[in-house]
Amino acid sequence: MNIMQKFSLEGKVALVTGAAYGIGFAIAEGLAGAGARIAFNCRSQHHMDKALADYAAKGIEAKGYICDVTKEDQVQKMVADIRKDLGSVDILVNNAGIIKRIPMAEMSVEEFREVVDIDLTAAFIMSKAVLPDMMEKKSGKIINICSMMSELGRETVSAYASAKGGLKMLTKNIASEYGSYNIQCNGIGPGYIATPQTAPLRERQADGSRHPFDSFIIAKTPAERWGDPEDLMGAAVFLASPASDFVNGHILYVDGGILAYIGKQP
Ligand code: NAP
Ligand code: GCO
Repeated sequence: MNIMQKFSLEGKVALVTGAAYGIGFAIAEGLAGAGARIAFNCRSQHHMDKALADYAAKGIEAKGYICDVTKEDQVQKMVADIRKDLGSVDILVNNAGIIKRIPMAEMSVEEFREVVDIDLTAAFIMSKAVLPDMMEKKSGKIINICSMMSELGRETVSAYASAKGGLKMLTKNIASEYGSYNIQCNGIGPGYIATPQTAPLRERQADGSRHPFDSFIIAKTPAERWGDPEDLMGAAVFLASPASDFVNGHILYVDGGILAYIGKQP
């Protein structure tokens, strides 16, 4: 196999969760560019209609499913529908996620549970749904979208950091438990990426100056910029392709250098 073929996803079916927009959309676009047929889900018809138009505008024939990733019955039905529509899932990207920025002492247990349910438990539900087909085929790729918060803490994100830290360990456990079936499970740990999720952290101040958190991230990132969703495409194609067949249980941080950096010297 030549080196370009090692990165090819020709003939593969990829399911990217929460890929109507943001990081999921860019990852789906990257996987499609490498040859994969794309399935994605989101929760509302409104987002679905816009997403289908956005995929079509990029020349991508994506198949969309309305599905809440925290509901096991909906997930099982979506995976069965994809099997009928496109073939069984070869590549799963667990991307759907939310964040709640609330000081821990003020956070309700319901709010904490909702974040853990979507950001961690759903990756278990989704992976469980695709594993039987992957085990039968003796081939599969699962990519979990982790975070800086898989490694670091910060004020107001106790639930998110707990979930993303747990997702890192679920990644290592799937790799350990199913590696003998030629299934690779790896994570991508994005740094701070400009998407709707982080829009509140980048809002301009009334006087036109940068949001203090925006300035903090620029100072904390050796690349001195926020990432774009497109910055994640290459890592996703690598971890979805035969080029990574001996990479398992790894978290690939795509963070402009944040985790390598102690911070700007005074
Ligand atoms: P985003 O713009 O808010 O998009 C999140 C997506 O997840 C939306 O499409 C949303 O779909 C979907 N989603 C949420 N809950 C869902 C559920 N229960 N069932 C199905 N879909 C659901 O977020 P993003 O910034 O692109 O982030 C994508 C992933 O990367 C998340 O896991 C996030 O934690 C992670 N991440 C983001 C950053 C960053 O800086 N942006 C950094 C590190 C990691 P609906 O519209 O239908 O709700
Ligand atoms: C936050 C952000 C997170 C980060 C990301 C870092 O409030 O800390 O919104 O979502 O962007 O997860 O990797």
